[in-house]
Amino acid sequence: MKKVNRGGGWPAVWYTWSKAREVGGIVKLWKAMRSKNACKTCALGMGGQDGGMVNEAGHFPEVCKKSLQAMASDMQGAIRGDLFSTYSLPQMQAFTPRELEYCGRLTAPVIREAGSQYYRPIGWDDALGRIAAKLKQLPPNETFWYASGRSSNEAGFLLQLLVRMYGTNNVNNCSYYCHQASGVGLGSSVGVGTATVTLEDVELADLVFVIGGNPASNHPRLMRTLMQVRRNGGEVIVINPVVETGMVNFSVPSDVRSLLLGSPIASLYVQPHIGGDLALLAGIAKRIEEVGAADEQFASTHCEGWDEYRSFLHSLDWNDITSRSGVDLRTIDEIAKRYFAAKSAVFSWTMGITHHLHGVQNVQAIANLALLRGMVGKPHSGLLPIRGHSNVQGMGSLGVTPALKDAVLRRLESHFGVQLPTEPGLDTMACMQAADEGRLKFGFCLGGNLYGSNPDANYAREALGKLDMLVYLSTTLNTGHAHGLAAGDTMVLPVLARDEEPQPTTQESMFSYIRYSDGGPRRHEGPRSEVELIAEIGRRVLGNRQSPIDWQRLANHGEIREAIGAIIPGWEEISDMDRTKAEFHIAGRRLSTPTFPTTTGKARLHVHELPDSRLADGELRLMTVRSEGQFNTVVYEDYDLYRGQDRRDIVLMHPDDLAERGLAADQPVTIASQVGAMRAIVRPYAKIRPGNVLMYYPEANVLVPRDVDPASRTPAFKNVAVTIEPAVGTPNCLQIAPEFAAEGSSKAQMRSC
Ligand SMILES: Nc1nc2c(c(=O)[nH]1)N[C@H]1C(S)=C(S)[C@@H](COP(=O)(O)OP(=O)(O)OC[C@H]3O[C@@H](n4cnc5c(=O)[nH]c(N)nc54)[C@H](O)[C@@H]3O)O[C@H]1N2
Ligand SMILES: Nc1nc2c(c(=O)[nH]1)N[C@H]1C(S)=C(S)[C@@H](COP(=O)(O)OP(=O)(O)OC[C@H]3O[C@@H](n4cnc5c(=O)[nH]c(N)nc54)[C@H](O)[C@@H]3O)O[C@H]1N2
Ligand SMILES: [Mo]
Repeated sequence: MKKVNRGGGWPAVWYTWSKAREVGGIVKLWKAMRSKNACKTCALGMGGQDGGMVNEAGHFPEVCKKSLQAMASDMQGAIRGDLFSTYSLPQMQAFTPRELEYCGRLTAPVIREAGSQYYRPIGWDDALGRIAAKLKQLPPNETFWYASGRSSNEAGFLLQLLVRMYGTNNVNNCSYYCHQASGVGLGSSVGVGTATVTLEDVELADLVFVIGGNPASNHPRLMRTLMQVRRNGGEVIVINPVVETGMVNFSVPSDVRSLLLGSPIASLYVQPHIGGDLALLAGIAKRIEEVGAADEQFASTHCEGWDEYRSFLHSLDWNDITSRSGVDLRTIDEIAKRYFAAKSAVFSWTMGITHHLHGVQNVQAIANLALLRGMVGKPHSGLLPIRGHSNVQGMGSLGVTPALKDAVLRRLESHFGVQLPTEPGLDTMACMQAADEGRLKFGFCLGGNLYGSNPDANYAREALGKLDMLVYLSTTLNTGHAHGLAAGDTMVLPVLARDEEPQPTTQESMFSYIRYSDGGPRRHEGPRSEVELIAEIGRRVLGNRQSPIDWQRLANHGEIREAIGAIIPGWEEISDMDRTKAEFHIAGRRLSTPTFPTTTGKARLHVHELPDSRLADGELRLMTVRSEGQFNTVVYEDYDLYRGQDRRDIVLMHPDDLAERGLAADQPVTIASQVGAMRAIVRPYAKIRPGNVLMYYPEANVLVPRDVDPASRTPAFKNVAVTIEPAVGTPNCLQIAPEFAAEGSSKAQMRSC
């Protein structure tokens, strides 16, 4: 297994060629990548009307492995018709996420009925008829609706409208397992739930903090921006228990100097313990205040809670801060010095911050630190949650959420002349609990992998298993289709990818920039447009009631955009987008003056109790993270280039922890938590902070407890107490036959054990 000593670079360029070979040539891949559609992977907002591979600041070419993988995945051949009759569900459950992905594109609806061990084909009309009949029979509050962040604004808006017209608010999106803590934390601190900066602000900042994230692997195109910050003489401070290769040095493939020589990214790399951020952030703030570097004028004029916050900082004990964070005083002082020296600063963060039982507090602590020096509400400074899915932010903006803002609810009602339910809906974990308790009977998943993204995988399987009907709208197979089976009908309905849509769609980036995607020719007969399917369900279920909504008309994306423009504040320009094609920033999100969109016009400083992070004797703290070769529950390659690992069933551990337990490299072990146990092999990994261990999501989800942060309802995917013991016995292994690899997929990747 080759290990690289910096991110990006030639391996990324080489990868482009190998992917091109798989999908039928560089010209074909180039055309697909350059089509006028927003990039399908992360929320950095590439593409759109600028053509693929152009970022929001107009820079070209911006390409990353992930976007190639996602594109190549959609360019795969169709799943073989006999796959579902060849393999029973227990067999499919043994397949790895990667094997399922490489079976190819879903092109025909399939159903698994009660008691059957197999999926079988079903006609569209039959499938939609069954869904409509079930929905008509059930009380609306016995249904739930989940969306991932891949679908368009148009599909998201229509879905929530359908759900509310039908009569429930049980609609939510993957953000409850992702950046919900950012939305809640930011809203409670500065009054907006999204980034307060644009991409250019980040590039021009004196200092950028990257906390709890690995953008070198997960948002590679942000690396050009970070490279630029360093070239401008600025600083990048990375806070992460793991030294991530690409965050130290990254070779931006589209920059010749960087490609050849690499670019330094972190100017300071700080390794706290998992969950130590709250103590660390408070410590930096305390130090800033101690040395008289706080902007008291700003804090007292533009913030509420300054006196309490200052007393809180005074009350903190340094020993407590250093022991809980795992960071020594000298390092904290060094961070404070660099922060103090910067005239502008952007604070960015990802899942290392939100995937905790105190995720919202983490985000508030970041906002506190920024406000303490007046670093929000001015150019080149502010707060940046680095979003995951390419349109997850749009899903939130357009109300694919269990609660709507009052103004949006009123405008929805008056625009359509309807009355919508006001009883609060259920968030994602609440839906799983309600399903487990038998209070929900029907589930609908617009993309994603609800089973695979859930903590406590065994519980998720059981909870979904109690539903009468579960419907998936998907592009490719994933573990959810094999494990997430209802007691009654489970249906998988194939949909078109964004760049195959017959009508244009839109997406919102993490900088609140609305991209306009042209769509394009379909690659397969069979899959249908998401909007068309949602509208069809609306027509079948509500059409014959006295519905003032013409569902057929709303299958027209232009009609949906008009409604969005009239209803969602800041989105007015979308109504006219078919004519103008002008992409735009949502009004009111960037904060360039210190007037905050809160009821008082001021920001709020929050005080927190530092969490008790003690472990029992012998326990270690586990984070479940992504490798370089995956996008969430979709695994493209088993190897993790940046961490130099050739397989996924591993637990990375500091050599000292290994030695202490008398474990040897590659020894099979059993990892156990409060909710589950699994087998893996242990690998020494000197770049992780001792006492902390790393495993890959989604395989390790059997270990993650279901407890959630009370404020954001997000599980602690990054903070699981585990024990690690030598394993006994031999593991089972079942493989899919290589001939089931789809045309245009990585056939060589099919065999896994
Ligand atoms: N290639 C690729 N790109 C992706 C995705 C993907 O799966 N693959 N997923 C997309 C999605 S939906 C999302 S949300 C983002 C996720 O992007 P990230 O948040 O970068 O992804 P994770 O792998 O979850 O890892 C988080 C990082 O947090 C660190 N960490 C863990 N615990 C802590 C902690 O307690 N404190 C601190 N400070 N750091 C900690 C880990 O060491 C790791 O480097 O990426 C998006 N982009
Ligand atoms: N242990 C652990 N668990 C986690 C995390 C973690 O770090 N650790 N991360 C969490 C995070 S941040 C997130 S966002 C969630 C991810 O949760 P989800 O968003 O639910 O899961 P994905 O794996 O992104 O979904 C992938 C599937 O989406 C479908 N798909 C792809 N493109 C399209 C499309 O255009 N339309 C439709 N309809 N379907 C499409 C494909 O069938 C593919 O298999 O997982 C969470 N779970
Ligand atoms: Mo995410």
